[in-house]
Amino acid sequence: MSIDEACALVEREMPAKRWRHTLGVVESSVALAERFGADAEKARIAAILHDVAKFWPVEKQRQAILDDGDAAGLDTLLFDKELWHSHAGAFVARRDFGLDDAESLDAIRYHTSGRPGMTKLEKIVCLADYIEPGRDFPGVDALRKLSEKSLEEALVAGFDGTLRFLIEQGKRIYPLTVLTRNDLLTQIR
Ligand code: DGI
Ligand code: FE
Ligand code: FE
Ligand code: FE
Repeated sequence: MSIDEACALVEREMPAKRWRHTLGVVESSVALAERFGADAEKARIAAILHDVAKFWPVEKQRQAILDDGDAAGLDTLLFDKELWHSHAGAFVARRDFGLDDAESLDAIRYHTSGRPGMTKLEKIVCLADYIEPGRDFPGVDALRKLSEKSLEEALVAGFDGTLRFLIEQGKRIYPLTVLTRNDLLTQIR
């Protein structure tokens, strides 16, 4: 499947605003890949597909995770549904889009939670999701600034924001995100 064909199919899966976000993540992912020396085309395809399942009914997301059978995906079913779309997305990227590159698939799979030992490509897509040009949460400009210097420092700041938000909202925290943050801090210091 060509990039243009993939874009047309992904666009149909989501409202216009989420497609604009996706294009922003593509732009930021490619820029980060060039800045930090990763494969820009792997970053592009992972970014195009990263939120493909975000607007699916949650039961369809759950079914995709069950069909996939990936242990990390199955684990998220015990936690909040906001975590599911990345694993469902990795499954459909392979099944429906024919993406068979393991690095790109893992960049989709771990874009929400991260994981300890994230690859450079995983860090890039996860960070691009925070800093794409359409995002405007408090602190995003500081994150963009940090992103010029260090993937790890910027990602810690990004996850810190997510964790603070989850605590403020009284929500459960997915343990893998905490492990990811600890691992990134170890890489920095
Ligand atoms: O899909 P996006 O909105 O572009 O971004 P994302 O895939 O990073 O998803 C962010 C959402 O997931 C956001 O609403 C916060 C939520 N989230 C991330 N980590 C956790 C979480 N929700 C819960 N309950 N627990 C987590 O650990
Ligand atoms: Fe997402
Ligand atoms: Fe994110
Ligand atoms: Fe996203």
